[in-house]
Amino acid sequence: MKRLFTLLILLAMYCQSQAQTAAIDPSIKTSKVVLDDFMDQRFGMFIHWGPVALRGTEIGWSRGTNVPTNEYDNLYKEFNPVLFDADQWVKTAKDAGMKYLTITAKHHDGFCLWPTKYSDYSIMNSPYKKDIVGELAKACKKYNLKFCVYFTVLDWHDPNYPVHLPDGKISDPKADMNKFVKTMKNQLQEIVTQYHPYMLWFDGNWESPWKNEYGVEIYTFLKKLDPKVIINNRLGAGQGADHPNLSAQTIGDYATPEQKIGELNMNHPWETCMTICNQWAWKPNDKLKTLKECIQTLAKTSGGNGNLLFNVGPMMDGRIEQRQINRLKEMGDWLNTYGESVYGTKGGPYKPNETYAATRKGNKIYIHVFERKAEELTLPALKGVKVNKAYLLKGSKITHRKDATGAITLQLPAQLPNADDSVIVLELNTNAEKLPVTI
Ligand code: H79
Repeated sequence: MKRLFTLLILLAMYCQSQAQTAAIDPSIKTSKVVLDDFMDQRFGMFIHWGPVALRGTEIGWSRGTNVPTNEYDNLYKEFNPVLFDADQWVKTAKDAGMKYLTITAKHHDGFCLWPTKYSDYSIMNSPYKKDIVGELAKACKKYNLKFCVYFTVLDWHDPNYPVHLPDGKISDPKADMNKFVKTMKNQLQEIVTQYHPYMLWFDGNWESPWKNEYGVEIYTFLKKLDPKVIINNRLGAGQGADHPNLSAQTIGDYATPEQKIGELNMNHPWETCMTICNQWAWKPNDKLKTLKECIQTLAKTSGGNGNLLFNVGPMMDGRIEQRQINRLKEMGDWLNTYGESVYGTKGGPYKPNETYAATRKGNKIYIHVFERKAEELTLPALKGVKVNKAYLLKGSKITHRKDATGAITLQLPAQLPNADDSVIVLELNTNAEKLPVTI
């Protein structure tokens, strides 16, 4: 019993020491003003790209699985995307209504899309030799999109990183994590000082070599280079990507649910990352999401008070597939009409469901109606709230009533103006942003 007690005390002391060594100085954490600005953007483009496009397999886990390691590691020698045009990519994002863009400067396969001094495994040693990251940064500036960079903390290609295959089973005794982290810092310094990213999107923090200490070191290092740079939550070792209880201890600024819509959260910023097809990197004839799925995904993320980082995987020749460009343009067309109900709004007060999602700004609630299930749509009561006016966004008046329980019933038009998401505005007698969340 006594021994168990001592053990528990020792464990508690150990945990505390861990928490102390692996904590970020709260004064350097990204400010609320900066994060609020980020969350106002609501919609961004994720781009997964590299020599793997020559095989059409996944960038995250096909090295050493679908494609033999030696073959994979030599693909860059024939990576020559002569039709790459940064302006075209950025215009595609802009026409989709996207406000920021995140490029995979380095994915788990270790290939660098910018001319780094700290590795030979980069675009400069491909036949193409152009700075893809730099060209995108420049084009984003030109078209007024926020430029962001994806950088994974694992690198199966680097001899200093102990794991070399996706299964993570073998640890290389010749590896040296201290050297690896040093290289990472050097490369991040190149990225931050040359391209001035608005946000950095880390990944790969689940593998055993990664430690919280490194995460704190990197976060602190980056904040010295640029106090405003936004950093996602994948810098803490094994720190879950979904809505963690973000706190002073969290190594990062916002949550990153992957391939699923995050849950409504009014307290902590979050961003869903999701692919427009199934694969992150380009895959021939990959299944493209329907416009309905695309628009409703955006509406549900906004409705949950989150952002959507929507991914395309460009082809080996440097172009984004035309059918993906078309789909994105259709989203942009929808946003041209309904953007007011997305950008700069908050999610809620209703939690998104399969029939509708809600966003709000000032005294307005925007109800995103996905489906006309009946002639009327009844919304749960909002305590102490009066609806002064209801109308279709950019459209005609909607008849509404409140019953004895306070439930709000809207009379839907015979046909909704938009097949995927029609927005009904409720003008309230009060500030909608202050209402508590209801079901
Ligand atoms: O960059 C994108 C992915 O490549 C990266 N994160 C996003 C943003 C990512 N890397 N790894 N993972 C996500 C999780 C990997 C899950 C896997 Fe699997 C389990 C890979 C192999 C086993 C799921 C199941 C995918 C293939 C089988």
